[in-house]
Amino acid sequence: PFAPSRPIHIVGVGSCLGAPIFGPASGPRALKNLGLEAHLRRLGIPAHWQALLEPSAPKPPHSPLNERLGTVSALLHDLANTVAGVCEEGAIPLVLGGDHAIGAGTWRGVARALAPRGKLGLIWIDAHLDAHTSLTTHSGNIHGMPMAALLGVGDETLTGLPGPHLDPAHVVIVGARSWEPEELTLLNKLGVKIFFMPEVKTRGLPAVLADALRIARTGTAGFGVSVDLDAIDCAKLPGTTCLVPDGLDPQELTDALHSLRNCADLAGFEVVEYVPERDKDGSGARWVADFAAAALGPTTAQLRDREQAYGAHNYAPL
Ligand code: Z70
Ligand code: MN
Ligand code: MN
Ligand code: MN
Repeated sequence: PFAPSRPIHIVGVGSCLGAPIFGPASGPRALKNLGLEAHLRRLGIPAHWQALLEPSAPKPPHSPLNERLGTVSALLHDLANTVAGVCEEGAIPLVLGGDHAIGAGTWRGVARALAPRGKLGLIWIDAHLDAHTSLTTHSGNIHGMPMAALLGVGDETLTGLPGPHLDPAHVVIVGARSWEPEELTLLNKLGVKIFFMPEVKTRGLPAVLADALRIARTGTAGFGVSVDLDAIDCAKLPGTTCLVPDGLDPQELTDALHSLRNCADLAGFEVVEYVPERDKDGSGARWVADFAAAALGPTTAQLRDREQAYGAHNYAPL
């Protein structure tokens, strides 16, 4: 049912409810104002802004975890419904955070839309494992919990959304280099495959992502990719919530996921934790635009033809 020309519907989620800082709340609006949609359309990608979702109440500086869970839960229901609708229209959702807590809603929505045809596989590209629950968390930050919630483990406010939980056999984490023991214990128990950063460095990102794609795509009806910007080396992309050294090279990640939209089973794409005020020179926003265009854009061959006809792409307007 899916063709490579499926349109991209962008869903921004301006939430910092899961993060220790306010910064990610303004991420999607900044990307919108910088012209992300126009940038994609200039490259021949049929993209349009579908929605910019926001929490019903802004986060007070020191609100208790239970309050934040309640507000996040309502937002996740809204997000999951919006994303399921995009999938049911035959489009690919491009979800822009916001902190990574929103992942607990995005992928339940995609999984729900896909359910009549089969399971959803998921590649989670992140410095962290995001596999805490409200009982194991050290920091109290909900963006450390969405992976556990997607697997059906944790507080009912996060796990109780409509739609299937993910099958750990088809979930894979890439780029991990910062976690607490409870998270690793849970993921090992469930059998989630984790590619830690040292293995990525040794084998190279393309080889590891090829393995990750096999895990997410074999025996599933579709797969998604969720990219936490802190997966990238913080020296090369400081415009994010958590600055973690020794991460992925941004250009290598862009190259490795080029032409992902050619996969007829690509079901969704998510980029989270963009913090505009830390992106002093705008290179983070340019990377997000370039990355989304590469992954969701025309094929390499089409790009080459375009470049021959019109010259190299100029990313300056963004
Ligand atoms: C830590 C915690 C985290 C994202 C940081 C970090 C979690 N394990 N998640 N950035 N997206 O606070 O639980
Ligand atoms: Mn739409
Ligand atoms: Mn994350
Ligand atoms: Mn992270």
